[in-house]
Amino acid sequence: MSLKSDDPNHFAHQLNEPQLINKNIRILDSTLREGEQHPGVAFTIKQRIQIAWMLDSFGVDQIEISPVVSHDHFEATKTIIKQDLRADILAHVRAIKSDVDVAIDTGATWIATYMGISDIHLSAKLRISREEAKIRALEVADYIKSHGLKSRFTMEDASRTDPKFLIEMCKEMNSRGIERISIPDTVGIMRPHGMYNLVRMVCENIDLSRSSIDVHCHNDVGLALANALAGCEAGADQIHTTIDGLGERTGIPSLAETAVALTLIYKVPNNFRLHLLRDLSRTISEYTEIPTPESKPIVGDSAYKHKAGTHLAAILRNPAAYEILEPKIVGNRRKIVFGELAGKNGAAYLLSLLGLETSKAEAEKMAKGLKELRMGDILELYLDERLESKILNDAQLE
Ligand code: HCA
Ligand code: CU
Repeated sequence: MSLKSDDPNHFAHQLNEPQLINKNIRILDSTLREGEQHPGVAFTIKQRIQIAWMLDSFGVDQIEISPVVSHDHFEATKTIIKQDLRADILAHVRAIKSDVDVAIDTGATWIATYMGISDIHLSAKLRISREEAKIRALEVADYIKSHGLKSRFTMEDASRTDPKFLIEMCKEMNSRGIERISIPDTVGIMRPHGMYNLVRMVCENIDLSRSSIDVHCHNDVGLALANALAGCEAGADQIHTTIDGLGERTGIPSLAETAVALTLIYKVPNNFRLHLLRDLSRTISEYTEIPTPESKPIVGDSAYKHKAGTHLAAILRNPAAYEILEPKIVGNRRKIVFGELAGKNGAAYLLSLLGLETSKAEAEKMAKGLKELRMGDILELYLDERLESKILNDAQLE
């Protein structure tokens, strides 16, 4: 990921400037909490511990889990906390004293509480007034602080909350020294610019040396990551993710896309071990029995597949023609697809791999044959380093 002018991505990076995010952006991974809210997902205790270890070695800053869901969740939370991982472990519970007590019993040093504070959440879910919500939230915040614990408060449904009430609540939490305030777009209704405005408004009204801002954006229309990044441009410094983006409904930003966007596109300094991304995705897909869509960015099977003849011709000379980063950087692999679109360049390459003559006439014959098969992709090959050197040596490409 060099910045040299011979970097094929150079002009795109230039257009992406000025760099709006110039500080470290952290990742909180919520696979063990939000991820388990995805239909059909329930991990075993062992799996939760394994996932926490993997996330920690990947380099996320915080890991969130809810200890109140079941006895198993409580045990998993306790055990994960005992592992003494580098990442903070947050026990995520409702802003209710009895939930906080369960969180405290796990040995957690970080407690995250949430409360829906939009009028629709207050009336349809909590059935309390704004005033009652505020009293309850502040009591819980004081209760956590009286135990000397670190804390995050989530203004659930922040994007649909009356800004006046949102600011009032944020100011209260801020003055109590609540370390982090989460500003979620719980229903995925924001535009990136709207998320920017929302976070900017919060940042302008609190003392950021006392509380930092998390963004938690839902993906109902596919804007989750764009919205989260816009929130960071406005002053948030932590994005919530899950592996493969699992979560309630259509989930939240995926860890892989977020980490790569931050590293490659936003050029935010970090120590993420990106090469673990594909394995993280595979592990989750094995545990959930939900196959990772092959078109999933970064970790999907097709993320580095090349098919059209014009693409193949370029890729075989220099993969940067159609790739913004080497697949091995994220633990994925490049594949070339030979099918009806392979063209004579693809055909010549296939012939050379088979040790056959690669003259123009033979390549054209083979390309014609492939086209006539009309059965879609007939062969996929990993284009690994050994094959790449073969390209340079013997592919007879024009
Ligand atoms: C939920 C709420 C939440 C909380 C986010 C957060 C949301 O699913 O129950 O704690 O930052 O989307 O608002 O996930
Ligand atoms: Cu959520």
